[in-house]
Amino acid sequence: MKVEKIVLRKMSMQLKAPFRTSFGTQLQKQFIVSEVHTKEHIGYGECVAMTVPLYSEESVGGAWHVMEEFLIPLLFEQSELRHPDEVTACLAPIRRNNMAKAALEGAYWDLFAKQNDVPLAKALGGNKTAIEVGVSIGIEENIDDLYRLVEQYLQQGYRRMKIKIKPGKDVQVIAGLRQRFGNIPMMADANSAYTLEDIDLLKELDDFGLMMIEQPLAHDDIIDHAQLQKQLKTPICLDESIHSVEDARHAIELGSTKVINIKIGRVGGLTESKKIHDLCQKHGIPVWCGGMLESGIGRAHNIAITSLPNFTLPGDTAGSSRYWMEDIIKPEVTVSHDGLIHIPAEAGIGYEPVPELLDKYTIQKQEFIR
Ligand code: OSB
Ligand code: MG
Repeated sequence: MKVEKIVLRKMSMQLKAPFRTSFGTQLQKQFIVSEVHTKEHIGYGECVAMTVPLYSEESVGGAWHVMEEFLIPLLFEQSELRHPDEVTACLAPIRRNNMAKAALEGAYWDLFAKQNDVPLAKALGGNKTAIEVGVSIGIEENIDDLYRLVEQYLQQGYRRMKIKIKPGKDVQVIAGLRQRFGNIPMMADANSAYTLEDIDLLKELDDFGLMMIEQPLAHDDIIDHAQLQKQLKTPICLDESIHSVEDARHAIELGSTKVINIKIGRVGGLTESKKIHDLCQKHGIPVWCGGMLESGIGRAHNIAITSLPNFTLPGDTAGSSRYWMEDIIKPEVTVSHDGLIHIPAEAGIGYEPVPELLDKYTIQKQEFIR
């Protein structure tokens, strides 16, 4: 891949509605778009680090700095990178900074697929033509607003509801939803809002037949989660705690998790995501693709990785209209009435970023010429 230029754009887009988790509320979304240019093609990536490092230690400003000062110079030092796996290897000396790495690695994957004239899903080894989609619903102040949202998403066809919980907004909320909507496919995501001291409360959640409970304990823990899993029937799904295939192996060996939420950014790219997918498949651990409120560019990568066979549970890859008044890609991501997204047949990510819309939401742009 003869890359002549890399472009970084800092983007700012407003979500349709505030999204509240146990760690904070988001309305104005900032993120970085990365472009890798050859003479013929542009590969696109998205950095999912948030403005403020509340989900992980990475942030928009920090990721930009790491890409500019360290990652892009490392890539430009190589004479030629022939496969995206070589991008991963080239960036490996830099510790962590996974979201910054994934933004560049994802752009190289898109470029690689475009050069080979195949869909990204196929380049990754995916074999599905469509994927099942769920939706992640933030914490609502008012229970009736939550009921309205669940009803609306069920009507739109989403195949599972993920409900954000935190202390004071947990057992009663889930009980209310069960009473109102019956046995719908439902799970809860705590974003690390509890400790082992809350074991009795977490056991109460066991009565509601949830598909899983996501990251109930500390963001960097795999020890206490193993303790907790021994005392819960409900499968635990780790999100924040898994940054690599090694983390996944440790968590599986300890019995800390029965499901893994794979986020491409959190684990440092598509190559590492594939490794985690393969390891989990070997151990009978189902995976699904998490989301970070991405624009269409990041969403397209999420859709492509979900085409791999062990992504057997609906992911958080909802349609563009769940987040945005207008997305920056054409066509926008749409979900069918039976909760499926069809994998695009076009080369690369399969959705075309619209130049005018990219420019419209860009608040900072920098070009790095090789
Ligand atoms: O914990 O999965 C999470 C959004 C931002 C940060 C963390 C999380 C989330 C979501 C939303 O749950 C998933 C999405 O719809 O993109
Ligand atoms: Mg989560």
